[in-house]
Amino acid sequence: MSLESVEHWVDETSALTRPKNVVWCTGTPEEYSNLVDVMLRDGTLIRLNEQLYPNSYLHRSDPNDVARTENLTFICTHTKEAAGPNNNWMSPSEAKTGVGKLFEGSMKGRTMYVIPYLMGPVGSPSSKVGVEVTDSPYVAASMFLMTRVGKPALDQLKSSDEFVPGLHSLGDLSPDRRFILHFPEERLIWSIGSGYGGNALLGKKCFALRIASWMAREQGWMAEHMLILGLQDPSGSKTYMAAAFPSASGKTNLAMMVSALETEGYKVWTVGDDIAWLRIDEEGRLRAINPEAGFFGVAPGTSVSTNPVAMHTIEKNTIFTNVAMTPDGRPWWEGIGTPPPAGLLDWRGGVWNGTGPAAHPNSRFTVPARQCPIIDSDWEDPRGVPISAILFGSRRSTLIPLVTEALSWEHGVFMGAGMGAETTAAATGKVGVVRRDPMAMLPFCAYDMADYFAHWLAMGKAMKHPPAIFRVNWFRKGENGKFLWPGFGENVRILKWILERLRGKTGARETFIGSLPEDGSIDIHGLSVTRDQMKTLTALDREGWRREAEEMGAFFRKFGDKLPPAIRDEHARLARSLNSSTQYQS
Ligand code: GTP
Ligand code: SPV
Ligand code: MN
Repeated sequence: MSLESVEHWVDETSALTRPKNVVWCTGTPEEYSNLVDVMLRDGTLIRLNEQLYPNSYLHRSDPNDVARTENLTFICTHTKEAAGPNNNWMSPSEAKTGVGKLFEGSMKGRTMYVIPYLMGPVGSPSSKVGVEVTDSPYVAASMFLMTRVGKPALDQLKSSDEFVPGLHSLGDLSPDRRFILHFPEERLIWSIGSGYGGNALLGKKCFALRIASWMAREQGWMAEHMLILGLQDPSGSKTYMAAAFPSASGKTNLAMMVSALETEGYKVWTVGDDIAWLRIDEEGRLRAINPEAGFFGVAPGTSVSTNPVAMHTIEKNTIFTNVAMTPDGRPWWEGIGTPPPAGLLDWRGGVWNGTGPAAHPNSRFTVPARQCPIIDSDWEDPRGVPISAILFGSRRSTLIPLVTEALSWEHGVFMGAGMGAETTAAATGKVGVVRRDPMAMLPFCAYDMADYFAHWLAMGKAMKHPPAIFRVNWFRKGENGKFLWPGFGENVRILKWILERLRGKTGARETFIGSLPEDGSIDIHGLSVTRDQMKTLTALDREGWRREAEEMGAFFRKFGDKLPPAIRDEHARLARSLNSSTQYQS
């Protein structure tokens, strides 16, 4: 019955896009190796050194197509108001006719792959089915690595005919004819003109965040841009935390960290590195699943010293995209920890001349999560893992302390809602400018963010045991332009402080921005960070906060009367503490 509706949609789609043939994927290893063979033959993939990186490949994308394009991403709801001031909007009819024309015959001469996939663990009440059709074998193969393709999805379709269709075509790869469209009211995705990452792997940002954020509000759960990790303490007990950081701001690294306090018994386990779907359980606690089954991680900066777990994870069965390649067929990128060898090929495939990055700053690895040596034993638990703390973090070279604890759920929601972040290479546009990126969801929330804040507030009220909320910042810089905090595996020291706060075991001083660590309460033994540096990292700069509060106000005012009173009140409270005014008109 339900498969019929999938077949019906696929027939319609192939009538529109006119592929040369249609291939249904059931998720077998043979299908994956066939996809790889097709791409090795036509040069879409290059085989890496088979001894050092078995079954691993390099893909070079079109140089015009290297990151998510937020300016070409649209929410197509019946009213513009539903999409809110935070989204680009197009009316559904304009989208269907205008962009529909680009899909006419767009797959001519190509194979259309039909990929039924499950987002979430098998048997979980939270898991959802998507079906992506694509004319890109690279996208199809990536979906095999990132999601549960075939049988798990088809099995779930037997009992429910709910699925999210996603139509993807490379089109002509011109940014002038590139559109990433979401129709949340009918749960449909259309993407044309890009073969890269979140633009094209439709299970990820398009479904698991944009469409899912809409479903989650309607159905009373949350779809968030969050890693999920388990922190094991010396007694062996595990505490799960979820953390929302913007793109290329440290989620994969935190989720896979090798703890600097491992000899003391603190160890981190990975549940997910990018997306969390969260629900309230019968006991009133928040539980999270990782809807994905793979990692699409940033390559530059990944090394044996910063992220040895990732380096082990990507030793086999990995697709690398837009990295550089050594003459002996190894992937290479800036920050990998070895010098660039002579004859290095840059991400475009030419011999690197030593100027500019050899690997694209948004080059990535795609790899199955089960290869991660520290994957948590419960990562596929259908019930999800219980979340005790939520962290908000972003790149801020100034002002924002290393860690701050929210005073309440409402205050924590305000902290997340007002979060500023320096932009990164994960999306096209200028890098390093501060913009407001509430809960790291600015590019991914498919509806008015004022309603999204209200949803967060309502979720907090509905929970008997809401997680505690913290703001973290690993990216403060000193006057020499260098990071003040060592980061990576040393971030466990902050997780340990958070755990102690959850257990009421360490002190904090309450300030108008939240609770800051008491001097000496963060374990820095064995670190070269001085007490003075720690003071800077946990200091309060009133003048800086005055500007920050003004920038938050300018952002919040865009939402007019829809902004929830609790957010307005928290902002007013912050402004009062700084002796400045908040200026809301209504
Ligand atoms: P997306 O996959 O785009 O969502 O990114 P992400 O949030 O998972 O970021 P990721 O962990 O891949 O890190 C992005 C970049 O930040 C990499 O170059 C890392 O090396 C760097 N990075 C991550 N954690 C830290 C840290 O604690 N300190 C510093 N200085 N850099 C970090
Ligand atoms: C991000 O940009 O947050 C990513 C990469 O995780 S992408 O899949 O391209 O969205
Ligand atoms: Mn991400």
